[in-house]
Amino acid sequence: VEASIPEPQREAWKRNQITSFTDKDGFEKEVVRHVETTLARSMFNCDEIAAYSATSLAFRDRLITHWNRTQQRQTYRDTKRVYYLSLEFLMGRALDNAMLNVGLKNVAQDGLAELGFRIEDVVKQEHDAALGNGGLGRLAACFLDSLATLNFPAWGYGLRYRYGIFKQEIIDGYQVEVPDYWLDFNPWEFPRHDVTVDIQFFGQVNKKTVGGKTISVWEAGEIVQAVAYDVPIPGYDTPTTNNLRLWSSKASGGEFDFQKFNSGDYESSVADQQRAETISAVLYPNDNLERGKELRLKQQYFWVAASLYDIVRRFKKSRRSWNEFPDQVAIQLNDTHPTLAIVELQRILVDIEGLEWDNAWEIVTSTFGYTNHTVLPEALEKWPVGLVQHLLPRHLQIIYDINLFFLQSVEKAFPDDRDMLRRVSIIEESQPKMVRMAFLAIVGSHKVNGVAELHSDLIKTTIFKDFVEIYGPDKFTNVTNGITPRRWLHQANPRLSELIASKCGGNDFLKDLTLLNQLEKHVEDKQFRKEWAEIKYANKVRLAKHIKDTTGVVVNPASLFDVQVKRIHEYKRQQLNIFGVIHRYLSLKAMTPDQRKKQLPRVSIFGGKAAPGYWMAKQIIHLINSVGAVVNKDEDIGDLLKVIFLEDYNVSKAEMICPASDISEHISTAGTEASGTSNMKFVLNGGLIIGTCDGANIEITREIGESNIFLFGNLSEDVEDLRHAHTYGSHTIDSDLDKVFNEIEKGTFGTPHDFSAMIAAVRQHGDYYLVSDDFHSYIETHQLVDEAYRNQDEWIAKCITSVSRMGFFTSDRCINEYAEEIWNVEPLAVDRHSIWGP
Ligand code: CGF
Repeated sequence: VEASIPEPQREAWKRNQITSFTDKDGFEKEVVRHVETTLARSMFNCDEIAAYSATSLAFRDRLITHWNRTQQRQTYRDTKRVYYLSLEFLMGRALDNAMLNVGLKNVAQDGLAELGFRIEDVVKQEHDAALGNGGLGRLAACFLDSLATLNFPAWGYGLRYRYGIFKQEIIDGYQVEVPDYWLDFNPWEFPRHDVTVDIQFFGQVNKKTVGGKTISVWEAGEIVQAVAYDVPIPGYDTPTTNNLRLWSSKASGGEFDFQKFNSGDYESSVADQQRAETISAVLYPNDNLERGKELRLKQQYFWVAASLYDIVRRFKKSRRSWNEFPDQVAIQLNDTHPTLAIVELQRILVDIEGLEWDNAWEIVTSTFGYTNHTVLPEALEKWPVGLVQHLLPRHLQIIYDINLFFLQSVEKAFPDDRDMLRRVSIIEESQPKMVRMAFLAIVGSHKVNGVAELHSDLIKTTIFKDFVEIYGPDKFTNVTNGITPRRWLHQANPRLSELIASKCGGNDFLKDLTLLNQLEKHVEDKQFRKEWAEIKYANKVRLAKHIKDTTGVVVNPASLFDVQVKRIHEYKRQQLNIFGVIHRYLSLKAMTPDQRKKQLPRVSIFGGKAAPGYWMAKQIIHLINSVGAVVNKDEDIGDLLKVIFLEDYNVSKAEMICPASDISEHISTAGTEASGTSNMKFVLNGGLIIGTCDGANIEITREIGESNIFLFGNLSEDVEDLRHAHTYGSHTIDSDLDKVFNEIEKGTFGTPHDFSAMIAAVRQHGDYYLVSDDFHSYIETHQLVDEAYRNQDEWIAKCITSVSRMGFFTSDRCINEYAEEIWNVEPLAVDRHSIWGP
């Protein structure tokens, strides 16, 4: 590499190598330079936003030198890379994370103070990068952090939505959606106007004979340009800085139709441009729900086609043979959203590169891995055949061929099971016919994984059962989700992180989370417990202030903070929680003042967005707010119960809420929550959890011990029978729950009609989510929580013990498992100073 550059030039480049700041003075110089030259401001008009921008630019410059070095090093060593394809990356804020990961937050804090700013205020200026709905997108963000921290050569590929997840406002107790335009000024992205790909849509497929061989040629009906935007991803305590490449859509070949413009037809002159830009305009705001919309399919193809073009272009530079492709490239499909990548790679290899079908298919299936995140039927993607045919005619042909060869092999292996062919066909013979994306993903990948043990078992015994028979069990595996302790402890809870470091021999636990186990020997240490409790209290004071500022409600930080923050969904059962809150309220009301005095004060805190089209979820939000409106001003009750709905839950709010929770709720109907990851965040921040035997709750229990978690409710193996009994047998509602319903129907919390569907879902429509079946044990278990909380000393001991046993839930462990079991890639450390090392 080096030899290709003439000696004198090489020397000139090396002589002028950029040096990054390492101390306060260097940092201040960079900030002032950016304020004055990049932002064209001065000390006289540098407000907090300008200070944020300049600080970010100073850190971005630093990251970019490392980013360059990382990329050059990987190219030079020509190692295998991982490509993580995710339609969502819920990154949150970048500045705080960058400062901590490069280890210079103190330097920035001192520098900013000298320049007249408080670092907390500066950090708060940043708009969350909210390019995701919930757990799936945040998992992708945690994985990027771990990939870089562990020095894996890896790229993320996603879409650069102009509007991320909507901003939620609560008006008169109802959710109102407001667009989230977040790109006003984003110092963390690099537009790469030189990295563009033309993406085709529509058109037709023609057969042509070239050199005696008949090939399929796809003539496009529309071409849209993909433009790359790169976001540097710094690892913690390593120079490795990986890349997240987000694609933005643009009209191909010119800005707008000049002829139409000149003839005065202004509106249609920009129509093509607008149509092209619409592709990357908005994130679909659904979590665990798929609606077959053409624009969504367009987004998916646009993104995977651009990404694959990029990956193939990079591979071709190494001049290796195609059979080496899987030795150089591992592509992970985050859910079925990128499944078209399988078809696109087959198309590139067969139609463009001229490989034989079987050879190409071998390469394709060795390259891809697929992660499933849900068993919920409404979330499993299916596309109408007619829509795929119209938008991607050549891809539909390839899908049919993949299916044909697959079904032929199934028929051969299972000659006596004719129905098997119908069950596993990638094409569902319904009206209209549908392409089953999960089946395509399984057939086109060498490994399929679920995201927690229970979930991975469930997919093998339910939705993918036939495929386990066809391929054998080894193709299916489990990688239990994890979270990055850098963001979810060190950044979100700096004081607790510091206290832990003081007992665990420094900050190494942030890179090896199993070192937390050293805390356990300090559980009995009174002083340590006291400091632990003080930190929790301070975090609660901070949240109480936020509650006061945003809702006007004053809450007492000495109360038990009971938190449920996540997307609003019937399967996550916020309705169970609010029914439980009403039950508590009624019990308190029925008490004498003396009895009340003995009760433990509680604040029930909710937060989360409902998909705009999910009516029932929006009714749940409305009920929570309606209950809050009554309870919070009830003088009989005072501090004994407060009900809060926090508006616009997002990553940066989660960073404030998780450290402030005493107990958090993870109460999905057993078997419905694939993993959950906020359960891990809450425990890692020294809170206990109440939960069902679902998703990762089960493994959390295994790790921290049954005495440190409050489990309740029916088990997943009983769910089907219970549902069946509701529908075909007699269904009696829990008597306490019935009282709650009666109170709602009396109008205590506003117009009863508003909530009648929610009640009918339980009473009349089969109670699909088993709210009534679990109500009694839920209430009883909350009583146990109250009792346990009264003994603060033991409570704190439980919290410390739990944290000490959370090492398993780091996303670093996940990434190492993926790397070994699925990707077969090795880390590649980057030298801080030279890319040319061994
Ligand atoms: O993925 C989820 C989340 N809602 O985004 N699924 N999807 N789709 C699951 O429901 C969670 O249980 C899981 O933790 C998350 C990440 O795997």
